[in-house]
Amino acid sequence: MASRKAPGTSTKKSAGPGTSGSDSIGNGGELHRKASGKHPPLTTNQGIPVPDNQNSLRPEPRGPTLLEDFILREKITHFDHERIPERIVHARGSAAHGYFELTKSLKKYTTAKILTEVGVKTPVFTRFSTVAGGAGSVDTPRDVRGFAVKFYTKEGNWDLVGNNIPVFFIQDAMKFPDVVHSVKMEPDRGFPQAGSAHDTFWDFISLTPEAMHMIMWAMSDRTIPRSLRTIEGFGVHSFRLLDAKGNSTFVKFHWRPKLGIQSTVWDEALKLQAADNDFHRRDLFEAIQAGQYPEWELGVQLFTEEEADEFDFDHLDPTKLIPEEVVPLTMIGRMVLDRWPDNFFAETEQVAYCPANIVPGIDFSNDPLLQGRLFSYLDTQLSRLGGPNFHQIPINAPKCPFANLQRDGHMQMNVPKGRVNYEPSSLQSDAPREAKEGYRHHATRSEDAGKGRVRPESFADHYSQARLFFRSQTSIEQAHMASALVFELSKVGTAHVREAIVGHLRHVDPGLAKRVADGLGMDALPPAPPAKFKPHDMPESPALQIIGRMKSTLEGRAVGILVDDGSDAGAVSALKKAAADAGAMVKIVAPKLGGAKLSDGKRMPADGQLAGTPSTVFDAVAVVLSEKAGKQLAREAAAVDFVRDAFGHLKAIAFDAGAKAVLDAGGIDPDAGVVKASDTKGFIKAAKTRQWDREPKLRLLA
Ligand code: HDE
Repeated sequence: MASRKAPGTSTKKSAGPGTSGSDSIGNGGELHRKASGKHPPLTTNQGIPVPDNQNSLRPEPRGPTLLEDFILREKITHFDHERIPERIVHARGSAAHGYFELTKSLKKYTTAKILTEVGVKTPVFTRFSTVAGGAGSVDTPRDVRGFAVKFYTKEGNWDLVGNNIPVFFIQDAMKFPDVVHSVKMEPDRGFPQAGSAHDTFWDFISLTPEAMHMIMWAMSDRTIPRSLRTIEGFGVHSFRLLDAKGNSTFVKFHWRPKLGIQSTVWDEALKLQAADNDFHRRDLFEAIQAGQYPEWELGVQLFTEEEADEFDFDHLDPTKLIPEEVVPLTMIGRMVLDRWPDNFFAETEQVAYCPANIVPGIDFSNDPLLQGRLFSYLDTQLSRLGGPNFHQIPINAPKCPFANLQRDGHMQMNVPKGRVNYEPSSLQSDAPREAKEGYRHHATRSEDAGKGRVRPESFADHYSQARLFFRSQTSIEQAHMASALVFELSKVGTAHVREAIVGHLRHVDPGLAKRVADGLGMDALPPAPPAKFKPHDMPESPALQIIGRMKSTLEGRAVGILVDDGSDAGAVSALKKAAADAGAMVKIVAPKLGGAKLSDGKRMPADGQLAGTPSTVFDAVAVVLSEKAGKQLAREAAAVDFVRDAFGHLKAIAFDAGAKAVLDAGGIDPDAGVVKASDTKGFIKAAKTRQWDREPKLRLLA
């Protein structure tokens, strides 16, 4: 028996049981060990050195594995428990470390140090997420994005747990499990993943008119962002700022991306789901690695209770926003994300945000959604992170001193000293006692209306702000919204649900209702449901647009240059330089990863292979080819799709004579955004924006 050996293994004698046998695997365990440095010895979690990490313990070389093998058991047991329950919502996320720096003090309104100490840099950890999909889902479905910031302030952790949309689907926390159940994959069939285009979601929405404003946002290009670096963030609810005397001012928080807000077009978002599941995560990672640190400004809307009483909506209703034209934004600081986490699980996965984490000088409002959130997050984290001590995990622990008398529980990491674990006490000189200056709640006016499960009458207008949002958009954005509604509702199998939604749209904007009804092939407009509160027109708010506010810039964007053997080296390097000088990240794409030998005889390595690097991952593309390569690539679907999709996604294209054959094969009718490769200036100008005029010629928008 001893002579038996697996084919291809070493003829060297097997080491005996219990001996160090790293070479007994016989298949070159050392082959890939290029990294050299100070390698600490491998140990078990108990610190016991492990001399053989390849073989389990056996009584004889071909015998059974012994239960005694504590090294194997520890390793497998740990592995078996490597996954924790994912977040019920916002499961898929990407995060980064950075800092917040206050540029304008709010000391007139608050005592919070984070909002009064100008120039101080407070560490932050910021996580962006989609809402509906599981942790392993893709980055670019049509979905709201979470925008959660943990500020590690001197006075404790403050979490601003927001979204990239300033309003929400529902007015009361009581409805949250319902809206989430409806949007997640349907329970009997287990699909669709990460998308709202299905019956249960739209069924719920059709019976929840308060959602109509949020629906307008969700069907806009806000939910198909180009990058996490180009989304806005909103605290959504009104909060309070409190001064030293306890006087209160209401505040809404807004994050504004330095690169401006930018989105994709729907066909591009769909194709990105195939091109790169991790499109946003990779984009954030690459930007930070390249030193192009994403940055946002923090703005606030400040208003008094008396001013709030004058609004023609209730600011405590989270389905309402306060137009900037009514209460302007004051910019007070900036957030820079400059460090990718060291470990995805330890940080991005284990971070626990909670709207109830607040610092002295900031307080909650009575928004019923916020009130419910104050309970939910800690509760869900108890099970997600396995017990009550998750605040001790490094990413969650405050960076200021903290002490209390909470003790024990699963995964207690600290070893408290002394006899005293209660308060008041007199036995121990260093036992924590009540702080002299601590968190104070605002003394709210009590309403004498009596207890009840009530929805305020002031929350009853469900359509006016939906109308405000739709009417404030550019015509291109309105067309995108109509098309998005047609797309989503076309995936709804139940006719009465589709009809009910179109009925609601009649209250929002009759023209929109008609476009969607036409797009769905309805013969007649379904009836509008009764509305308790007739919608009214509010002055349009251009601040709600994307296109009108996009920055014409290449900074932080990506340009792809497709080359092959024989491409004009001069043209490639001129384009590369021009794009890089304009702030873009430039990537070379070639049919082979080894790159291409350009006209100067030098090999230019590729950053991406053509079939796996479609133009969807770039903001603008250039195609520089020899006549010969052009003819060849005109018969290569990946090359033809490269230009056709770039054109269809309204991107600038630079091309030379050799590349013309590929453009022709893609049926591209050149317009102002399709320029000669030699015209680098013209290319950069066109690349800084999208060719919106092109869209109606390409696509039958609803
Ligand atoms: Fe959340 N939400 N939410 N939410 N939420 C969670 O907490 C909840 C709401 C938001 O990157 C959960 O730890 C209720 C609004 C973000 O880890 C959970 C209600 C806004 C994140 C929860 C809301 C948000 C969450 C799931 C209605 C924008 C991800 C896992 C009353 C202002 C944070 C977890 C991260 C996560 C509950 C509504 C934003 C279940 C009950 C409104 C960005 O506790």
